[in-house]
Amino acid sequence: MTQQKVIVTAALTGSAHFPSMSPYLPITPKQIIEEGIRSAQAGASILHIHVRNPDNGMPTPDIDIFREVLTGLKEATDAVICISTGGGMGMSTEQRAAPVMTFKPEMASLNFGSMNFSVFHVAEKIREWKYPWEKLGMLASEDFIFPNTFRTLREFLSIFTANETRPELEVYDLGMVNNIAFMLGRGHLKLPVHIQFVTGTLGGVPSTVNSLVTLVNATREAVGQGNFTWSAIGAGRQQMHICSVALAMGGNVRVGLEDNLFISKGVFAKSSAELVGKIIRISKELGLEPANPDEARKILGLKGLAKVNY
Ligand code: KMH
Ligand code: ZN
Repeated sequence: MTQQKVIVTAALTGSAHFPSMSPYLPITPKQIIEEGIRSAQAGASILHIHVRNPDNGMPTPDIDIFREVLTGLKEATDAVICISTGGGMGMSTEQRAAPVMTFKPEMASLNFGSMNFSVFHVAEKIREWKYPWEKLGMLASEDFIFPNTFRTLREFLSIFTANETRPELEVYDLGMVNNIAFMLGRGHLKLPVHIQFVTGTLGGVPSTVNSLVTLVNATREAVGQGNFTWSAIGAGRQQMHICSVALAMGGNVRVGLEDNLFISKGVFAKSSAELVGKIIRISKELGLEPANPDEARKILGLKGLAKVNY
């Protein structure tokens, strides 16, 4: 049965978009905090967090910058924080795991398999580069393998368990569903699991209805209907289409500037909050109300804000 409450996640800045791609991508801790507050006010119950070097917009694993953002958000909103352990290109697994060990968040992402992850094809569209590192970084992604080996998954999962952090399993391809079933079988993961299906990245499944339906059905077969909650991301211009399909299928949704920079064709979204507002309007038309943070905590079985370490 379709649930009546939908969890909307706002992904505020990410690491796959570059400062030269949009003037509205938040860079500094202050900008990321403000974007988080605006998105929560617009109805997002989860905020997915990456941080950037405030001097040049480069994604960074810097723990002090994470701390500044997390404490700033906690002062202003009770939204659930989901820290990225995907990090950014070139970060080590230790750097990616460190925020979970340090801050013990309620949730963090866990990318469930290695894959090509590239944005080099976007470089030809950029007319003016804001920072010197950007063009090289973007082009270098042609050769980037996003490393999430079984050993990494096992080690990450034991860190998540030790810190009572709920993993959000990022699934970009059918084989990753199989990886979840394998890790469940080995006892590294416990039911129910929470999955984020990602379409539209270069290296993962395309943003089609068939992709999402196939991933969800494969998970029902491999993990068991009723053994998982899920959400969907449509990276790029198909964000609202994939999220609308997810809503119709009874799933939850993630929007935000990490995944899509445009509110409509050729028009920049000025804030992730605009994208949150748009998907909530669509949800309401479908009879779905946004879950507030405490409702999201209940649906996802989270430990609560009192148990985080920031
Ligand atoms: N960048 C997204 C496509 C992560 O941060 O761990 C998926 C993501 C991964 O958000
Ligand atoms: Zn992310």
